[in-house]
Amino acid sequence: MSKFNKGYLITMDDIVREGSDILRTVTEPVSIPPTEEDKDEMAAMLQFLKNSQDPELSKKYKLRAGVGLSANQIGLNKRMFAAYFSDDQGQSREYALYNPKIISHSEAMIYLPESEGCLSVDRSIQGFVPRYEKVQVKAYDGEGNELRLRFKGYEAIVMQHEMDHLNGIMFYDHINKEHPYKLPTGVTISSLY
Ligand code: K3U
Ligand code: NI
Repeated sequence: MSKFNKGYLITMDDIVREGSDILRTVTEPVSIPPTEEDKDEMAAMLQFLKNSQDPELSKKYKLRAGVGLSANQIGLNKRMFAAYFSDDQGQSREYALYNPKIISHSEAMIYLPESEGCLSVDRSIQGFVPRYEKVQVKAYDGEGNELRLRFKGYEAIVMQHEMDHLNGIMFYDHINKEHPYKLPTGVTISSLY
């Protein structure tokens, strides 16, 4: 039993920071349909993201803004993550994905010109993080229904960042060590903005 039961309010104290083994762990699939415990933990993760993007609540609870949170970032060895962001049209989108997997992706790649950030990393890291421009994700929802979702641009970056967490990969692992702003050759790659 974890502490993240119904109504638990996740704060920055619950976020595991780099250096912890759980962030380098390939997480374990959850049962499908997910258990009530899995769903309560997911609900707390999604609520954290919403609170972190609310100016009043983020100030009150001293939260860093996040658009995605994977279970191992709160210390759980489970293959699931939550995401909450605005899409191209400014519409709020929320995802609670269990056992997500990228099943196909574009050849073309993109990167965020300002690099990426991570709630588990308390330092600024410079460099380009190449990501696929488009990804197709297979996952399950809280009722155990299979989902097939397509993402492009910023949304695709968020999905890949979170999927990486579930595979024990940090965003800076993708940055060229000698030349942080060097991009892969032989592929089409463009800045997102
Ligand atoms: O990208 C972030 C953001 C926050 C509020 C509004 C707009 C953008 C914050 S960094 C973030 O959300 C990480 C969260 C992490 F580390 F816990 F997974 C995920 C991320 C998504 C996309 C690009 C970079 C980082
Ligand atoms: Ni992260």
